[in-house]
Amino acid sequence: MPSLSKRLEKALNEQIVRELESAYVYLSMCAYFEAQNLRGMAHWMRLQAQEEIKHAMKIFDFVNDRGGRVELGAIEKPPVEFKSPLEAFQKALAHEQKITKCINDLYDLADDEDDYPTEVMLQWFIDEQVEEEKSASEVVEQLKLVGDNGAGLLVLDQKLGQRQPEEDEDDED
Ligand code: OFO
Repeated sequence: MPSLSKRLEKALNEQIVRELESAYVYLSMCAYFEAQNLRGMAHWMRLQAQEEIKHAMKIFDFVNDRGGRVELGAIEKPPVEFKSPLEAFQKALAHEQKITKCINDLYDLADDEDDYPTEVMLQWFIDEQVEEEKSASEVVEQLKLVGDNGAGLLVLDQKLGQRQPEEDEDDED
C-alpha cells in the first residue's frame, strides 16, 4: 500500500489537533456547567470531551499505521464564559458544523489523491458528524423550548445527566 502523501499527512495532523481542540472546548463548557451547578450538562460535556480524544487517537493511530509521522500543533484557548446554557450549546453546535466541513474537505483531498484507505477511515467520521450535529442541535432546540423556566431547565439537566459513554469499538473484538 502506498504511504500517505505529505499533503494528506499534514491535513490529517491538523485534524488531530482540531479533535483535541474540540475536547478542550467541551471540557471548558463542562467547567462552565459545573460552576452553574448544572451537573447533568457538565456530565454531557465531559463525555463529549472524552469522545473527542478518542477521535483524535483514531486519526493518530491511522497516520502511524500508514507509515506517516504524527506532529502535534498548538491548541487555542477555548471560550470560558457563556451568557446562558443555550449559548454554550449553540456554540457547541457551531463548532461541530465547522468540524463537519473540515472532515468533508479532508475527504475531498483523500479522493483527489485516490487514497482509498483514508477515504474509508473518514467514512466513519462522516457518519459520526451527522450524530454530533444532531445531538447538539437537539439540546439547542430543547433549551429554546425551556426558555426562562427554571424547573424545565432542571428537568433537562437531569435528562442530559443520563447520557452514557459510547461503546468502545476496540472492546467489541
Ligand atoms: Fe470529533 O466530533 Fe466533535 O468535533
